[in-house]
Amino acid sequence: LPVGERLERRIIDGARKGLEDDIDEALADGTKALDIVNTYLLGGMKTVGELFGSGQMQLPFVLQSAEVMKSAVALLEPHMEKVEGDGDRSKGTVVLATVRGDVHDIGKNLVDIILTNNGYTVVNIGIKQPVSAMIEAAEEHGADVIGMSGLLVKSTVVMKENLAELASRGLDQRWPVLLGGAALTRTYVEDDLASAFPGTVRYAKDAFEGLRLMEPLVA
Ligand code: B1M
Repeated sequence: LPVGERLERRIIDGARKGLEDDIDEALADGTKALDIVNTYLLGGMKTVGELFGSGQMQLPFVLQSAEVMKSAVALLEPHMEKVEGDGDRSKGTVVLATVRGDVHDIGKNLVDIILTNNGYTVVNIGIKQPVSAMIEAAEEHGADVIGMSGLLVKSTVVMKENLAELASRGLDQRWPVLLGGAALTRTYVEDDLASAFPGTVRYAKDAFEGLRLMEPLVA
């Protein structure tokens, strides 16, 4: 198999052994680190999601795939392009969290990498975070934006509750909120959530849209 397809297969099979060699080979072929992530690794994860969703793959194997995905991203991270910063000055600070009740963090951590590599300061507070923890971190670090990730359908409801809590605490104008994760849709965020939230809330389909949205949000 060509190396890209082998990498995709590794994610699906949860096969960690020899991962370094395949990554080195793909990079030596001239494939950019981010293209490896977006094409092969995410392609593999998509298949894992489909197999799991249709009952053809059991949870422990999904976990193994996720571990290989994380290792692959960690190996690729040093090879990703970084935008030269304006001296030491950060373009802005974002608090990033996976919402309460949700453990999925691969997407959130990719967003962290992409934003960090592009000059933003990311305060990544982890998974299963209540909105109170996001608020605390945002206050402590003088954040410009709060970013929430969630992959479960349940998490879309939690996000709605989080926005309601920000509003009820009078904090809706303090931080614009960026939302992402596979269970969300643009319509849900831009119509349902935005209409009920007095502040600014934006939807990012992927990490790059998240990056593009940051500039107007920190302005
Ligand atoms: Co779970 N899981 N999982 N899972 N898992 C999904 C989400 C699911 C769709 C699979 C399926 O059924 N087909 C399904 C949810 C169904 C639903 O809610 N209706 C599901 C389920 C059911 C579960 C459990 C409940 C299973 C169980 O226990 N019975 C359980 C949940 C536990 C919990 O959270 N309380 C569970 C557990 C797990 C593992 C631990 C095994 C593992 C996660 C490991 C980890 O993250 N550390 C796992 C995995 C790997 C998946 C799938 C297969 C892959 C997710 C992933 O990493 N994708 C997933 C299937 C799917 O998503 N279709 C699935 C790659 C990642 C890069 O994509 O996170 O979407 P994503 O991020 C994207 C964009 O969404 C965006 O940028 C990224 C790309 O650039 N983005 C943002 C994300 N966050 C953003 C934030 C932003 C901006 C953009 O700004 C703030």
